[in-house]
Amino acid sequence: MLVIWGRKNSVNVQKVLWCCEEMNLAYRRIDAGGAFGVVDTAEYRNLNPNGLVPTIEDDGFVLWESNAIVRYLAAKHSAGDLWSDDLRTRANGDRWMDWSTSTFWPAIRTLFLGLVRTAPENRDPKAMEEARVKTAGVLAAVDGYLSSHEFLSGERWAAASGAG
Ligand SMILES: N[C@@H](CCC(=O)N[C@@H](CS)C(=O)NCC(=O)O)C(=O)O
Repeated sequence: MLVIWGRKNSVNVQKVLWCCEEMNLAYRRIDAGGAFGVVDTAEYRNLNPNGLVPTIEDDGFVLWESNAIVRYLAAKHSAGDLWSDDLRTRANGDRWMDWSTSTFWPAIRTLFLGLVRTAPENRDPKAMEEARVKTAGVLAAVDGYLSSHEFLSGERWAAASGAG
């Protein structure tokens, strides 16, 4: 059975869990990262030298990087559906998944960590406001795309439709 290493409250683990749920794919999840630790053990570093979650093991095949995992699982279990047969639908999705990692996350990171992971008394309001403004700016690209497309993957629901 597919094994997913990673705590449920990680946004990157959630991408993988969401993908599995969409496909009704059975899996076993092992808590790792954050308060659970594990990611600094030699056993885990052997699977993922970055010491981050998620990581999957699929019949001896090990993979990390959440977007790569989503693409792998969708291609393996949902060809023609979540893993579209249409090259351009897949490319649209790939584009937004890459954008999410390269543009959206760097913009929203300070805001997310401040609001979700930091006690109110320890927050840095100035840095969070700067992040809010930056995030609103980069999200304009999403608004623009979705003004003429149903999903981030184009006109149909596909693997990257939930990117970001
Ligand atoms: N680009 C990586 C980022 C992975 C990442 O940063 N994961 C965070 C959780 S969202 C992590 O492992 N943080 C350390 C920890 O949880 O101990 C991916 O998409 O998988």
